Amino acid sequence: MLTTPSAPERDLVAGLAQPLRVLAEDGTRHPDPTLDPLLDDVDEELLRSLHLDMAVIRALDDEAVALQRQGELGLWPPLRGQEAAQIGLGRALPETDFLFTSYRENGLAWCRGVGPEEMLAVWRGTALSGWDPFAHHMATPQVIIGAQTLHAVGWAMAARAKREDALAVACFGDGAVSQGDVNEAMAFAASFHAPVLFFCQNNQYAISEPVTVQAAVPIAQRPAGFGIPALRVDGNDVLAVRAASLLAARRIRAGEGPMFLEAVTYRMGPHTTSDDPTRYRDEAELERWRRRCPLARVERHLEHLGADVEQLRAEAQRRGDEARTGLQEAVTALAAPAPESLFDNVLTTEPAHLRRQREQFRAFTASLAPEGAAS
Ligand SMILES: Cc1ncc(C[n+]2csc(CCOP(=O)(O)OP(=O)(O)O)c2C)c(N)n1
Repeated sequence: MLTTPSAPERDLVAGLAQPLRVLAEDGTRHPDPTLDPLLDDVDEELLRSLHLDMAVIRALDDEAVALQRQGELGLWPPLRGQEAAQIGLGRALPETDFLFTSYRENGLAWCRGVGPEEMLAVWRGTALSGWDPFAHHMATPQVIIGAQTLHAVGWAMAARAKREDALAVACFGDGAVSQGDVNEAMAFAASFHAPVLFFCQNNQYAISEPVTVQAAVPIAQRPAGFGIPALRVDGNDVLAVRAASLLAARRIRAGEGPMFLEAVTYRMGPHTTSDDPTRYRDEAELERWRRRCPLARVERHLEHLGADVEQLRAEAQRRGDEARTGLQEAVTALAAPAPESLFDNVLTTEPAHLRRQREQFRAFTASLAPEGAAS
């Protein structure tokens, strides 16, 4: 039987006054009654591996920006600053949970084993869609803001109908919360107790629009209106994001319906490589967030624990370089597809009108061939 959440709003949201955090900026560990029970397994080894994952996705992201600047990619949406949010979530969930993301979640794609050639193809314009969603349990990037939340809820309903244990995760930004799709998805998920995690990376800007313009109260307060419980966590604290994701997934898997996480973070770079953030935000703000760097925070914590941080940095450099080389090699290996392949995979069976268009396109390209050239 479906139950209707009846808890008062204040019981549905945690972290409103101050986002939940267990690792302070200086690397000291602080207790948190909500998250601590999910942190029992944290040891030096786990901290090192979380750090290395964050270092690798930062290197990968930096390289993709460089490739765009060299003209190798048409566009790239950088994730710098959001490493803890993406690795914290990515490392908390089994691979059978299905991710529905927008374009900035390349760190999650990396966690799901998406290869560099699959990650770059769309941004180089050599494919309409980068990878096989079922091979990676991750849908390809959605550019229509918030649309993936509806796909996630649909997938979650199907998973439940098939009595699968998996949940769907819908990842989106602060700007997306103003979209109708996201609100419809939350209303539907709450009404039918869909096993879905709504994961909002609040990186403070929707292109140039600061979050304060569209949200007078913390974003995590909105799902309460739908009866969806929410946690607001420090999105630059990888331990907090991981623990909150584990908590949410456990609750959803237990059949308690959807849950919402707001990871409060910051996009350090431009919205995409086409954007100039100096036109809408100032250096002082950027500097404040530089001090909250998710990687430095884990390093400082490991230092407090007496770990060999120099060795860790060297390892991070080595793995980062490997990721960079992978991207460089992948980009040059991506071949331009035959123009006609535009018509492939549009629909599962080709209807007459599409076949006609394909023939017309073929005739048109043949008409462009120089006189006397073989067709
Ligand atoms: C439905 C729709 N409206 C507008 C756009 C143009 N657009 C692209 S990115 C963006 C801002 C998105 O901001 P946010 O949801 O916070 O995600 P972020 O890019 O910061 O990760 C907008 C408005 C779009 N892609 N889709």
